[in-house]
Amino acid sequence: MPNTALVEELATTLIRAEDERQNLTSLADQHPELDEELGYAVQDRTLQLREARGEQLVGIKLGLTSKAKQQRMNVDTPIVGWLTNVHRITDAQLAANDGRIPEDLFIHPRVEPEIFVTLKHDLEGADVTTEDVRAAIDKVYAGLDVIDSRYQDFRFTLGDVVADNASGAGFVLGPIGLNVDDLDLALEAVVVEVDGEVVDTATGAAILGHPLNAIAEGVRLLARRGRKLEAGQIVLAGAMTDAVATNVGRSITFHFTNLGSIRLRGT
Ligand code: OOG
Repeated sequence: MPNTALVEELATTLIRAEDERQNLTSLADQHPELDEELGYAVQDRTLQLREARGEQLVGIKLGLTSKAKQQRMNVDTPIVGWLTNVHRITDAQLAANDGRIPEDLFIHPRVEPEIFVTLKHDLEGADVTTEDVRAAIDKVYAGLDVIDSRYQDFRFTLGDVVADNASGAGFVLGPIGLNVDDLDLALEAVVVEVDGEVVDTATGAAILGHPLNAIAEGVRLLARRGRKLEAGQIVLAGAMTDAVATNVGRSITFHFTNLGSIRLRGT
């Protein structure tokens, strides 16, 4: 059983860091027992604290599902984090902010191109298959995941980043929802442009070979904690490329093959 007092202390520390937009140093440095399992206990407690203040669970995000991200962050296992309604950045919010993500909500945000899916059926169990995932999908979208580690310079251990809700901070849903059977998701490509220059490209195969594999992995990670995905929820399948810092002044566009484009304006 995880140490309840420590879980409470770490959950409160992380929520406060997020609310006050202040950096922390690695919590695992001070608490070596902060491993993946304890990290998930902290993450679950932060979700309870969020729900207690009125936020509603809307889905999950996967993290570290691509080699690019695993190598960059020095963590070699996929992880999951919770998403609530406050993580959703709507088109209206973007428009009201001149097409930029509201930077004052974050510490040092970075954005990542992803495949998102919405679910029409529940998904659960350690033995879930990619075909089960396919059958549960309502629509597939392009997506932009805003990550904002609560740790200085995004420096963290696996336990740290799990406790910190997989650096989850926000997400923008792309413009077009398609049926999963009308796309080859392994071949769906993204071109990442910063100020009009191509800085990265990838296809869905970058995500554990196929985005549906990543989602199945997310369901398995939830099953270990006795949790499941529910119809109506959204799943962010994990970054296809390395993240892009959203420093003021940079126009960032993610162009997908069939799923449309998502653009953040610079100044
Ligand atoms: C961890 C979260 C990474 C992804 O999609 O790989 C992530 C981080 O890099 O801060 O969201």
